[in-house]
Amino acid sequence: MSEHLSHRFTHAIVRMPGDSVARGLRADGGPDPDAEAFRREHAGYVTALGSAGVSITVLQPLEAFPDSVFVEDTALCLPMGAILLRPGAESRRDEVPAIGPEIARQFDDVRELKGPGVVDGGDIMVTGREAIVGLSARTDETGFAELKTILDDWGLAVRLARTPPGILHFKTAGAVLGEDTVLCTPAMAVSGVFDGYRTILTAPGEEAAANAIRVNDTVFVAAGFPRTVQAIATALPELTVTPLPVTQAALVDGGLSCLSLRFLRDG
Ligand code: CIR
Repeated sequence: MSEHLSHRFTHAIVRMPGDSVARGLRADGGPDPDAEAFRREHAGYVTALGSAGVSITVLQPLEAFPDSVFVEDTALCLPMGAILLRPGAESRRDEVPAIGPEIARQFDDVRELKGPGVVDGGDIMVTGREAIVGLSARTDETGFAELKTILDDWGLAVRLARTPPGILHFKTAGAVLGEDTVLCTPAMAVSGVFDGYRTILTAPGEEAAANAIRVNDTVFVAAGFPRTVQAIATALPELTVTPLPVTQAALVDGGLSCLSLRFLRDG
Protein backbone atom coordinates (compact mmCIF):
# COMPACT_ATOMS: atom_id res chain seq x y z
CA MET A 1 0.00 0.00 0.00
CA SER A 2 1.20 3.47 -0.66
CA GLU A 3 0.18 6.91 0.50
CA HIS A 4 1.98 8.08 -2.62
CA LEU A 5 -0.96 6.85 -4.62
CA SER A 6 -3.80 7.87 -2.33
CA HIS A 7 -3.12 11.28 -0.83
CA ARG A 8 0.53 12.43 -0.86
CA PHE A 9 0.71 15.12 -3.52
CA THR A 10 3.29 17.70 -4.58
CA HIS A 11 1.54 19.26 -7.56
CA ALA A 12 -1.88 20.12 -8.92
CA ILE A 13 -3.27 21.43 -12.19
CA VAL A 14 -6.45 23.50 -12.33
CA ARG A 15 -8.12 25.50 -15.07
CA MET A 16 -9.92 28.75 -14.42
CA PRO A 17 -13.62 28.80 -15.32
CA GLY A 18 -14.60 30.87 -18.34
CA ASP A 19 -17.85 32.80 -18.78
CA SER A 20 -19.10 29.79 -20.72
CA VAL A 21 -19.19 27.75 -17.50
CA ALA A 22 -22.77 29.06 -17.24
CA ARG A 23 -23.61 26.59 -20.05
CA GLY A 24 -21.96 23.61 -18.35
CA LEU A 25 -23.58 20.19 -18.65
CA ARG A 26 -26.01 19.19 -15.91
CA ALA A 27 -28.19 16.11 -15.64
CA ASP A 28 -31.28 17.59 -14.03
CA GLY A 29 -31.57 21.09 -15.48
CA GLY A 30 -31.59 23.80 -12.85
CA PRO A 31 -30.12 27.30 -12.76
CA ASP A 32 -26.91 28.34 -14.48
CA PRO A 33 -23.84 28.97 -12.36
CA ASP A 34 -22.72 32.59 -12.17
CA ALA A 35 -19.27 32.90 -13.77
CA GLU A 36 -18.12 35.65 -11.40
CA ALA A 37 -19.16 33.70 -8.29
CA PHE A 38 -17.58 30.57 -9.78
CA ARG A 39 -14.29 32.44 -10.23
CA ARG A 40 -14.37 33.57 -6.60
CA GLU A 41 -14.98 30.05 -5.30
CA HIS A 42 -12.34 28.70 -7.67
CA ALA A 43 -9.78 31.21 -6.39
CA GLY A 44 -10.55 30.10 -2.82
CA TYR A 45 -10.09 26.48 -3.87
CA VAL A 46 -6.69 27.20 -5.44
CA THR A 47 -5.51 29.04 -2.33
CA ALA A 48 -6.71 26.21 -0.10
CA LEU A 49 -4.94 23.53 -2.15
CA GLY A 50 -1.77 25.60 -2.02
CA SER A 51 -2.03 25.79 1.78
CA ALA A 52 -2.19 22.00 1.86
CA GLY A 53 1.29 21.88 0.34
CA VAL A 54 0.96 21.48 -3.42
CA SER A 55 2.46 23.63 -6.13
CA ILE A 56 -0.33 24.62 -8.51
CA THR A 57 -0.37 25.26 -12.24
CA VAL A 58 -3.33 27.47 -13.13
CA LEU A 59 -4.37 27.11 -16.77
CA GLN A 60 -6.24 29.82 -18.64
CA PRO A 61 -10.01 29.48 -19.24
CA LEU A 62 -11.20 27.75 -22.41
CA GLU A 63 -14.40 29.49 -23.48
CA ALA A 64 -15.04 26.90 -26.19
CA PHE A 65 -15.38 24.21 -23.52
CA PRO A 66 -17.91 25.14 -20.80
CA ASP A 67 -16.94 22.16 -18.61
CA SER A 68 -13.17 22.53 -18.96
CA VAL A 69 -12.84 23.80 -15.36
CA PHE A 70 -13.42 20.14 -14.38
CA VAL A 71 -9.91 19.05 -15.35
CA GLU A 72 -10.07 15.80 -13.38
CA ASP A 73 -12.05 14.13 -16.14
CA THR A 74 -9.35 14.60 -18.78
CA ALA A 75 -6.38 12.73 -17.31
CA LEU A 76 -5.21 10.24 -14.70
CA CYS A 77 -2.00 11.43 -13.05
CA LEU A 78 0.04 8.88 -11.09
CA PRO A 79 3.60 8.70 -9.76
CA MET A 80 4.38 6.34 -12.67
CA GLY A 81 3.08 8.65 -15.38
CA ALA A 82 -0.06 10.20 -16.79
CA ILE A 83 -2.85 8.87 -18.99
CA LEU A 84 -4.85 11.16 -21.24
CA LEU A 85 -8.42 9.90 -20.96
CA ARG A 86 -11.39 9.91 -23.33
CA PRO A 87 -14.35 11.69 -21.68
CA GLY A 88 -17.76 10.15 -22.24
CA ALA A 89 -19.49 13.42 -23.13
CA GLU A 90 -18.83 14.28 -26.78
CA SER A 91 -18.78 18.01 -25.97
CA ARG A 92 -15.85 17.40 -23.59
CA ARG A 93 -13.67 15.21 -25.80
CA ASP A 94 -11.46 18.03 -27.08
CA GLU A 95 -10.62 19.20 -23.58
CA VAL A 96 -8.01 16.43 -23.71
CA PRO A 97 -5.84 17.78 -26.55
CA ALA A 98 -6.17 21.17 -24.87
CA ILE A 99 -4.58 19.93 -21.62
CA GLY A 100 -2.21 17.47 -23.32
CA PRO A 101 0.77 19.86 -23.70
CA GLU A 102 0.67 20.74 -19.99
CA ILE A 103 0.58 17.06 -19.05
CA ALA A 104 3.48 16.37 -21.43
CA ARG A 105 5.43 19.22 -19.82
CA GLN A 106 5.01 17.71 -16.36
CA PHE A 107 5.31 13.96 -17.02
CA ASP A 108 7.98 11.85 -18.75
CA ASP A 109 5.67 8.92 -19.43
CA VAL A 110 2.39 10.00 -21.01
CA ARG A 111 -0.01 7.38 -22.40
CA GLU A 112 -3.33 7.96 -24.10
CA LEU A 113 -6.67 6.20 -24.45
CA LYS A 114 -7.27 5.90 -28.15
CA GLY A 115 -10.87 4.71 -27.99
CA PRO A 116 -13.46 3.75 -29.01
CA GLY A 117 -14.11 3.27 -25.28
CA VAL A 118 -14.63 6.16 -22.87
CA VAL A 119 -13.43 6.89 -19.34
CA ASP A 120 -13.97 10.05 -17.25
CA GLY A 121 -11.43 10.74 -14.51
CA GLY A 122 -14.31 11.26 -12.06
CA ASP A 123 -14.99 7.53 -12.34
CA ILE A 124 -11.45 6.49 -11.33
CA MET A 125 -10.68 6.23 -7.62
CA VAL A 126 -7.05 5.53 -6.74
CA THR A 127 -6.54 4.21 -3.22
CA GLY A 128 -3.28 3.16 -1.62
CA ARG A 129 -3.50 -0.26 -3.21
CA GLU A 130 -5.60 -0.14 -6.42
CA ALA A 131 -7.63 1.83 -8.92
CA ILE A 132 -11.39 1.30 -8.79
CA VAL A 133 -13.20 2.29 -11.99
CA GLY A 134 -16.95 2.89 -11.90
CA LEU A 135 -19.03 2.11 -14.97
CA SER A 136 -21.31 5.06 -15.62
CA ALA A 137 -22.97 7.03 -18.39
CA ARG A 138 -19.44 8.42 -19.03
CA THR A 139 -17.26 5.34 -18.55
CA ASP A 140 -17.73 2.05 -20.39
CA GLU A 141 -16.20 -1.44 -20.34
CA THR A 142 -14.20 -0.88 -23.52
CA GLY A 143 -12.61 2.21 -21.99
CA PHE A 144 -11.92 0.28 -18.80
CA ALA A 145 -10.19 -2.51 -20.77
CA GLU A 146 -7.90 -0.03 -22.52
CA LEU A 147 -7.11 1.76 -19.26
CA LYS A 148 -6.38 -1.58 -17.59
CA THR A 149 -3.76 -2.45 -20.19
CA ILE A 150 -1.79 0.66 -19.23
CA LEU A 151 -2.24 0.23 -15.47
CA ASP A 152 -1.19 -3.44 -15.78
CA ASP A 153 1.97 -2.21 -17.46
CA TRP A 154 2.62 0.09 -14.49
CA GLY A 155 1.84 -2.66 -11.97
CA LEU A 156 -1.21 -1.00 -10.46
CA ALA A 157 -4.11 -3.31 -9.62
CA VAL A 158 -7.39 -2.17 -11.16
CA ARG A 159 -10.94 -3.40 -10.89
CA LEU A 160 -14.31 -2.55 -12.33
CA ALA A 161 -17.18 -1.33 -10.15
CA ARG A 162 -20.52 0.29 -10.80
CA THR A 163 -21.28 3.96 -10.32
CA PRO A 164 -24.65 4.02 -8.48
CA PRO A 165 -27.67 4.88 -10.65
CA GLY A 166 -28.53 8.58 -10.77
CA ILE A 167 -24.96 9.54 -9.84
CA LEU A 168 -22.73 11.24 -12.43
CA HIS A 169 -19.39 9.77 -11.38
CA PHE A 170 -18.08 7.10 -9.04
CA LYS A 171 -16.33 9.74 -6.94
CA THR A 172 -19.53 11.77 -6.65
CA ALA A 173 -20.40 9.20 -3.98
CA GLY A 174 -17.01 8.46 -2.45
CA ALA A 175 -13.55 9.83 -1.69
CA VAL A 176 -10.15 8.47 -0.66
CA LEU A 177 -9.19 9.70 2.81
CA GLY A 178 -6.15 7.49 3.34
CA GLU A 179 -4.32 4.47 1.95
CA ASP A 180 -7.12 2.17 3.06
CA THR A 181 -9.79 4.63 4.21
CA VAL A 182 -12.69 6.01 2.20
CA LEU A 183 -15.54 8.42 2.82
CA CYS A 184 -18.73 7.32 1.08
CA THR A 185 -22.50 7.44 1.07
CA PRO A 186 -24.32 4.67 2.97
CA ALA A 187 -25.63 3.33 -0.38
CA MET A 188 -22.09 2.97 -1.69
CA ALA A 189 -20.99 1.25 1.53
CA VAL A 190 -23.77 -1.37 1.42
CA SER A 191 -22.98 -2.13 -2.22
CA GLY A 192 -19.84 -3.90 -0.94
CA VAL A 193 -17.52 -2.05 -3.29
CA PHE A 194 -15.36 -0.91 -0.35
CA ASP A 195 -15.30 -4.21 1.53
CA GLY A 196 -11.85 -4.50 3.09
CA TYR A 197 -11.51 -0.74 3.49
CA ARG A 198 -12.13 1.37 6.54
CA THR A 199 -15.24 3.40 5.64
CA ILE A 200 -16.47 6.69 7.07
CA LEU A 201 -20.07 7.43 6.11
CA THR A 202 -21.59 10.73 5.08
CA ALA A 203 -24.24 11.84 7.59
CA PRO A 204 -27.92 11.30 6.68
CA GLY A 205 -29.02 14.00 4.23
CA GLU A 206 -25.37 14.98 3.58
CA GLU A 207 -24.64 12.56 0.72
CA ALA A 208 -23.30 15.45 -1.37
CA ALA A 209 -20.38 15.68 1.06
CA ALA A 210 -18.95 12.43 -0.35
CA ASN A 211 -17.06 14.22 -3.12
CA ALA A 212 -14.30 15.30 -0.74
CA ILE A 213 -10.52 15.30 -1.33
CA ARG A 214 -7.58 14.56 0.90
CA VAL A 215 -4.44 16.55 0.02
CA ASN A 216 -1.54 15.60 2.30
CA ASP A 217 -2.81 16.19 5.84
CA THR A 218 -5.92 18.19 4.97
CA VAL A 219 -9.35 16.87 4.00
CA PHE A 220 -11.46 19.34 2.04
CA VAL A 221 -15.23 18.89 2.24
CA ALA A 222 -17.90 20.95 0.46
CA ALA A 223 -19.23 23.61 2.83
CA GLY A 224 -22.61 22.99 4.45
CA PHE A 225 -22.16 19.45 5.75
CA PRO A 226 -21.19 19.88 9.41
CA ARG A 227 -22.09 16.40 10.63
CA THR A 228 -19.93 14.76 7.97
CA VAL A 229 -17.06 17.11 8.86
CA GLN A 230 -17.49 16.01 12.46
CA ALA A 231 -17.54 12.33 11.48
CA ILE A 232 -14.28 12.70 9.56
CA ALA A 233 -12.63 14.73 12.33
CA THR A 234 -13.63 12.10 14.91
CA ALA A 235 -12.40 9.18 12.80
CA LEU A 236 -9.18 10.87 11.65
CA PRO A 237 -8.16 13.27 14.43
CA GLU A 238 -4.65 13.62 13.03
CA LEU A 239 -5.99 15.46 9.95
CA THR A 240 -7.30 18.98 9.43
CA VAL A 241 -10.81 19.02 7.96
CA THR A 242 -11.62 22.19 6.02
CA PRO A 243 -15.00 23.06 4.47
CA LEU A 244 -14.81 24.88 1.11
CA PRO A 245 -17.70 26.51 -0.77
CA VAL A 246 -18.38 24.92 -4.17
CA THR A 247 -21.96 26.09 -4.69
CA GLN A 248 -21.41 27.11 -8.33
CA ALA A 249 -19.67 23.88 -9.38
CA ALA A 250 -22.52 21.94 -7.76
CA LEU A 251 -25.02 23.62 -10.12
CA VAL A 252 -23.32 21.79 -13.01
CA ASP A 253 -22.80 18.48 -11.19
CA GLY A 254 -19.23 19.26 -10.16
CA GLY A 255 -17.49 19.08 -6.81
CA LEU A 256 -14.13 19.32 -5.10
CA SER A 257 -12.38 16.43 -6.82
CA CYS A 258 -13.32 17.41 -10.38
CA LEU A 259 -11.71 20.82 -10.09
CA SER A 260 -8.10 19.61 -10.02
CA LEU A 261 -5.59 16.99 -11.04
CA ARG A 262 -3.48 16.20 -7.97
CA PHE A 263 -0.27 14.19 -8.14
CA LEU A 264 3.11 13.40 -6.75
CA ARG A 265 6.22 13.88 -8.82
CA ASP A 266 9.89 14.75 -8.47
CA GLY A 267 11.12 18.24 -9.15
C1 CIR B 1 -20.05 17.29 -16.62
O1 CIR B 1 -21.24 16.95 -16.65
O2 CIR B 1 -19.18 16.70 -17.24
C2 CIR B 1 -19.68 18.49 -15.79
N1 CIR B 1 -20.74 19.44 -15.80
C3 CIR B 1 -19.34 18.08 -14.37
C4 CIR B 1 -18.14 17.21 -14.28
C5 CIR B 1 -17.82 16.83 -12.89
N2 CIR B 1 -16.63 16.06 -12.85
C6 CIR B 1 -16.32 15.16 -11.92
O3 CIR B 1 -17.13 14.85 -11.06
N3 CIR B 1 -15.14 14.55 -12.01
